[in-house]
Amino acid sequence: MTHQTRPHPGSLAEGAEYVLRTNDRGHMTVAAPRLYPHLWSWDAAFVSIGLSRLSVERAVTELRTLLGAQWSTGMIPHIVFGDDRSYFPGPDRWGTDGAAGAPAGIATSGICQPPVHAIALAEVVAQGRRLGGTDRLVAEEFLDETFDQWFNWHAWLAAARDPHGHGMVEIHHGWESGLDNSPRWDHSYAMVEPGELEPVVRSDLQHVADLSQRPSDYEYRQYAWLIDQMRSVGYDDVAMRTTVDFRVRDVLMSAILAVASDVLAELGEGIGRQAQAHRLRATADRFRLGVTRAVSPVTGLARDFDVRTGEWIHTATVAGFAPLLCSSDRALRDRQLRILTGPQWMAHPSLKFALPTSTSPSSPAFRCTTYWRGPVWPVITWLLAWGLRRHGDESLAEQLRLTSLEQLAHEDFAEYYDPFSGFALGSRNQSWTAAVALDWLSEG
Ligand code: 2M8
Repeated sequence: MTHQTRPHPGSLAEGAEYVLRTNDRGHMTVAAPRLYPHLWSWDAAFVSIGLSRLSVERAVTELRTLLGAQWSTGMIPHIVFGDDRSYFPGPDRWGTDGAAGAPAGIATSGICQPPVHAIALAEVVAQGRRLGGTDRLVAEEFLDETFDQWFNWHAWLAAARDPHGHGMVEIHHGWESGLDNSPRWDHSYAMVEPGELEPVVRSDLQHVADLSQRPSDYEYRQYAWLIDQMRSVGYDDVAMRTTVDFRVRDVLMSAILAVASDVLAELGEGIGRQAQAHRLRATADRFRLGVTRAVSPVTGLARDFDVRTGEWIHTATVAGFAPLLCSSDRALRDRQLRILTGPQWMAHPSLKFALPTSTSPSSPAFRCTTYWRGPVWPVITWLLAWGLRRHGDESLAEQLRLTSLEQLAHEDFAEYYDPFSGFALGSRNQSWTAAVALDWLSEG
């Protein structure tokens, strides 16, 4: 694969800005130039944080494009398709056209991704307020104008994905977690046996030369099978629960919903939306409790829950640190921080950089170069560091920022990194990697 490189290499900030500008298609920033030529939901949130460092107005446009594709149910879809036709699965395979709730005239997928958007919204608004003048105006108008849409997104997640009040978000596809083929899903995927399928024509392998860095063909058949199952019931929220072969309560997504609901409540309180803020606080408390209950007393890590088998999932992945995003319980945080900075994780002797890996290097499920099965993802490091800072664990947050900037020094802005060699993996010039780099640099 050939990579677009800057004509005149300069500082890391210039490199990050170059990536965001070249991935800009006017009203959307593609997640990566070739591998992901569309707008992804949680990528767009992180990207808007980076963009706000360049232009608050452009950051707002990114979030506006995403919201323009919101379903009438409140769901924000995981992909908003642009013009490119090379990505699989594209709009035809998703077949959301005409599904109840899907937006008219905008091609989207039929599933969602982690609700990090309120975190991004707060960052964009804060940047607007810092800069003042037109930036402040643009950000505040956007907040006021779109608050109800963000609120509806959270309300949909809480109702449609946790109808019985467990305080955990149920997902129906590994892609909804964002950590697509994490080994935390292996057991649940073992029960997904694809039947007869329309052809699965992978386009991702044209863009990543080393196949071991991507999910396997069998995994892709499972991904397509789940889409076909959801499409067969028109993406109906209730019918999906009895149709899909993959039903898991995702602890990381639940922690994100909890803390993002707090953040959205704070924003709402600032603009006189007290009643909605009150409901968001209740959502935050419910999901925080769900996350806390999911912590294993034995390992200290938070667990996902497989709905079909009724079993907790114990694989040691970065999702286990979900409480660090949403909980202020000091004893719980201290225990998790000890684990995170200990020899099974950041102090593992083989690590090139002391950063959280997507799976513990001590776990038998760990794979050094395979996608979400082991590599370090800078965007996840940013999210954890954000959670640490929010809850007063400033020194570790700062350590993650500085170490990540070292990791990114080669300016390839890779999608993920080999934890042992430090080599870049997956796509290069990945938008969210550039975005978090830009944000980290602006903090220095
Ligand atoms: C990856 O997921 C997409 C499917 O949604 C893919 O593999 O084609 C994941 O890393 C996901 O978290 C991310 O949002 C997306 C775009 O960067 O790529």
